[in-house]
Amino acid sequence: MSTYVIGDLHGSHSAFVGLMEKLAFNPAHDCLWLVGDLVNRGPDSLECLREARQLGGAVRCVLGNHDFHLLVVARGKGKLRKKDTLEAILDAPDREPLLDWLQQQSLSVRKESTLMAHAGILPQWSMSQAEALGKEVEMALRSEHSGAFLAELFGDQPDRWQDSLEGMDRLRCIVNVMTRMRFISPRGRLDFAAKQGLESAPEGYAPWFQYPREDNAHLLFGHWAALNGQTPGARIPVDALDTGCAWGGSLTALKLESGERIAVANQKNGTA
Ligand SMILES: [Mn+2]
Repeated sequence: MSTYVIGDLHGSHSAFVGLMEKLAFNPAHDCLWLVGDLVNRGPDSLECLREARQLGGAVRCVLGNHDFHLLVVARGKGKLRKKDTLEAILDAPDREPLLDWLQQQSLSVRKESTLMAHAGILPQWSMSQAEALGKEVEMALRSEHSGAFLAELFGDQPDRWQDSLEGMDRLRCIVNVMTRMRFISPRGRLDFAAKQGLESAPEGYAPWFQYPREDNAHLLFGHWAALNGQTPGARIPVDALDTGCAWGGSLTALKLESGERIAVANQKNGTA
């Protein structure tokens, strides 16, 4: 039995299938963790969702910002943006069961001292605190008021976590940390503008994984394609898994038990 963690799919279905074949993935024995952003930008988001859902109990998946965007468009008040490639899902005959499946996924997945979240977690959050905060969002997603929650979800404020946050501000901040974070200030303020590599750090900000932690957590994340799987200057055990599949890069899997990385090149490009 092996656990494989696969980076951001972004609608790259052929690469997903190719990588699963290369892994000789067996859903009866193996576990698949998906780091989120299954959809958007690439050409085959609908097929990626169907494939992931079909794996049933063999897959554990965390939500990324693009997965949330899909839910907000379909079930909140969000509008499609120019570069989105989500129409096929919205028009699909099986859209409701697919969206239901997506909406039931998590903000974090943990096994012992390894924790996966799409963008990462704050240095000052313990693993159990991150899991508990993620669960607050999961409860809102699964509640009968999920439509109202999704309608209010998007926004950049508050941009700094405080334990005293309440209501939508609290949930929005948790989602922004766990699905959108890249550079943060020493006091934990999030920057939402810089999306390139480490050279694009705003003054006074550093990548979240360059801050020390009090535990020995091994953190797995995707989201930051410009890192191309590297985490220079990391002060903690961490694995970056987004290797830019939808932008002509590759799709990467990490075998959790051995630390081995297995990748396939992508053949089809998405929209940048
Ligand atoms: Mn992302």
